[in-house]
Amino acid sequence: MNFKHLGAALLAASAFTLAACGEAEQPVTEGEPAGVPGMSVANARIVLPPVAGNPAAVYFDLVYDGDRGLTIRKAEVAGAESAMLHDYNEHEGKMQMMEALPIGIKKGTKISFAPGASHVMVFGLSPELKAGDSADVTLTVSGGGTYTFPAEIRDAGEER
Ligand SMILES: [Cu+2]
Repeated sequence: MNFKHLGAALLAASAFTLAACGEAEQPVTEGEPAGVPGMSVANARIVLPPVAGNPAAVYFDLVYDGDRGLTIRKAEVAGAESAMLHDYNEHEGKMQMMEALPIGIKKGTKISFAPGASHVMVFGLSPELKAGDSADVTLTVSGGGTYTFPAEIRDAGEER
């Protein structure tokens, strides 16, 4: 076989592999957790702290269109030691960050997790994760369902 034919054969082989991968993504395995029906997240980003070692923050826009009323109880971030749902509350006349109460969601709920509002605080984020990478964020709701989405990592100075 000369090189020209070998190239064509490789191309055909890789096209076949791609097709096989595409097909493999189609079927949903029964019995696997179905995520949280009706939940979707957009614009997810993890903003690194200005000072290394301080906590990072996750911001995102959440839309819930499921039929069941739920509460968001927990957040986890891959590559971090721990994460916590945070909110701002007034305490002795000052706005302070503290652990959020479970966040209720029902059909039609839209919540912007944003600077100055609810967010996920991330502790001990792996130093291997740099701006431009992404890390998976997992929300756990009442009943134990989980919803995982990727969040883009941004430097402190970038747009939040
Ligand atoms: Cu916080």
